[in-house]
Amino acid sequence: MKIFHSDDHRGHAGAMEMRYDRMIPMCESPDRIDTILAALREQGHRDVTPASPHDLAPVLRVHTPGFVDFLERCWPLWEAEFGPGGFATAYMFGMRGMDQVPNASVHSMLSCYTFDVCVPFVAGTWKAIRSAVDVTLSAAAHVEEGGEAAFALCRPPGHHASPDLAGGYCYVNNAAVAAQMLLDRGASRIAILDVDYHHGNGTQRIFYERNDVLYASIHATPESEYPFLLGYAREKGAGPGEGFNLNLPLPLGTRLNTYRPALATAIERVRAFAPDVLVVSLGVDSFIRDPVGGFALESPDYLMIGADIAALRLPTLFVMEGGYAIAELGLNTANVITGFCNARG
Ligand code: SP5
Ligand code: ZN
Repeated sequence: MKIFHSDDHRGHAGAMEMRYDRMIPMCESPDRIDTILAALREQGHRDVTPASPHDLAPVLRVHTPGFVDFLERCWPLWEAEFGPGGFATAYMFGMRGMDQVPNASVHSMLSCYTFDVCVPFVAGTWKAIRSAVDVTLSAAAHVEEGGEAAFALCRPPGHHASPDLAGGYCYVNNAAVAAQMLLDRGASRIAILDVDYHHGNGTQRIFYERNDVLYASIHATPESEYPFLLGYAREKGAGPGEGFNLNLPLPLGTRLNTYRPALATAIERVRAFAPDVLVVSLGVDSFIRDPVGGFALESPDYLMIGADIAALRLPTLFVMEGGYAIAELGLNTANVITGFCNARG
């Protein structure tokens, strides 16, 4: 399988994140990409292509201009106030009874355009966001041109980002931007299968009222896991999109024997939808020793997940989302790709 990649993610690094009542080094770090690339190579996936540059037009099909402008200007505005070093983050949020429209202050922008304390901005953040879009759109173009499958090995991830909100390590929703670009280039239907441990609240929101994009997600139940306020089974889509959103929440501690039937349900829904392209939001934070997740999948299980997805026989675009157990992240991610390739033959 062709792997698409860029080194421009590297400057998005060095910030801390709040884990309930503690500050810890950010789990979503540049070495994630290094370890995945090394494991892919080890398993024989050596066809790595540098991403080609894209302009922002496809991003603006999914996100609002004010939000995209904020993503670009946030760090320079913060640096003008506090100097170099450190990182920009929200101090409060524009909640009920408050303005939802920012003024000229970077703090008001952070309050209106981010929804949690897990989306820090440093000097290299905007370049990294752009690189993730370039990687994803380059891989999408390969699939569109008949390439059967491609892996967009990008960071930062995207599935928590909605049209005008960043959160959960996500700034631009890479998978959604790719899905929309494929539609704009002539596809009729795109399915997004989200196997990240967390619910992709951003992707769900972007396509919730549409029937040209099916969103199917297997994730930890929001009753006990982030993002807490979205991802229930009762959320089925609205208006023309009713029936085109499938949430399959699972309890903490889930192992493959529970995970696989849910995956089969999602896969059956994708098959019935008959999309032109399948986009997989690929997170492996469902791993038993993931520091962010709370499922109990084991490394060989990811071979099975890849094989199950391959059985759909659809043109497939894998887009990297979460996965933070740095010691096994490469192995687990590469196992999905190997499982897929072996099943496709
Ligand atoms: C893309 C992605 O995977 N984003 C995840 C963002 C999660 N941030 C909130 C983490 C909540 C802490 N859960 C700790 C569970 C410890 N087992
Ligand atoms: Zn996740």
